[in-house]
Amino acid sequence: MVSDQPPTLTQFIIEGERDYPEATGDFTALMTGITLAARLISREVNKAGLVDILGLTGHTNVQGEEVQKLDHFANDTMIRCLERTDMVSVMGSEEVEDFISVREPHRRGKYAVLFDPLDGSSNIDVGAPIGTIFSIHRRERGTGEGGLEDLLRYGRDQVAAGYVIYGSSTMFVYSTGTGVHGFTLDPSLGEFLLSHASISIPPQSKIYSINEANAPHWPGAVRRWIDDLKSPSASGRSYTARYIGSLVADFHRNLLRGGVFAYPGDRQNPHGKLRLLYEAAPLAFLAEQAGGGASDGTHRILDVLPTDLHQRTPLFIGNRDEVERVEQLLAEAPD
Ligand code: P6P
Repeated sequence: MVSDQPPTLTQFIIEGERDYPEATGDFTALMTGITLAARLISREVNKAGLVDILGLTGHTNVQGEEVQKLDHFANDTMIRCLERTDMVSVMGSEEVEDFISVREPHRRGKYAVLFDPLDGSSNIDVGAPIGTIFSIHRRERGTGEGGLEDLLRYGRDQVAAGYVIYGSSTMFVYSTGTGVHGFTLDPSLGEFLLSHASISIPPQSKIYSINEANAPHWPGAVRRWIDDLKSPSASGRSYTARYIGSLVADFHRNLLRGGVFAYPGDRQNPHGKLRLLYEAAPLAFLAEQAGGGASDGTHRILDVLPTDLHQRTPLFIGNRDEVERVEQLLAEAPD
């Protein structure tokens, strides 16, 4: 008797491809590479208490941040697992200044993949959840050597996006444009099993996530928006504040519970802190697929055309009503 075990991630993808007669299995092969990387990173993150992993490498990444060994491991693992699928021509990583072109003996496939291999890594040694974020584009020029033009694409053109959250459990959450689906790693099987089918952001947002230490530098409109969320009489809503300081963890909680996350631009950093291509755009794709929204305060994130691999963007993401409300406040009177 076949067990009523929920489908594995691979089975779910294969079942999803039944609706596309032209499907070649290439996407399945690509996702197999990403899920393998996720399992390898998860195994190391869960051992992160060992001194030999937590030590600093003494190097810094393109962001000028100290790179922890786990950052290096996650980055190398993503690159190695992706190139071995023979489905990728070019990659962009938060940890690498230039684009990464796949070379011999690996074949160059039709996908271009961007990723933040270990976001929130400053939380590694305090046991807070961290994550991997990925964004997948299909190259418009087929195969052959890829380049920056394959990565500097509109977020709305992503063929898939997702994240892995390494927390109390390891979850893999992704979308190909037909809803958002979550899978939980069963370490005894080494498989991701469907645990959250068709995730949608609860309509009534109850949580706001923002680093209030930056409040003195926010635009006035953002201060008014947050003050409004704090005073139920004015907004008719009762909110609670939750801020982990790990984007994937804050986003994941809001996705499941309902909420809005914001990292605004301010006078000190007009473009904010977060990166468009491998943080804001993939999460914006998921947010919209789950019925939410994502904006830089003026534009829909998915409609922003990148000009630089590591460009930053202000980000307001989550419950659509709240994203639209802060956009309206910024449009009426930004300061
Ligand atoms: P702050 C982690 O370093 C990160 O890049 C995101 O994961 C997180 O949302 C943000 O920075 C937190 O930044 O300035 O509030 O510590």
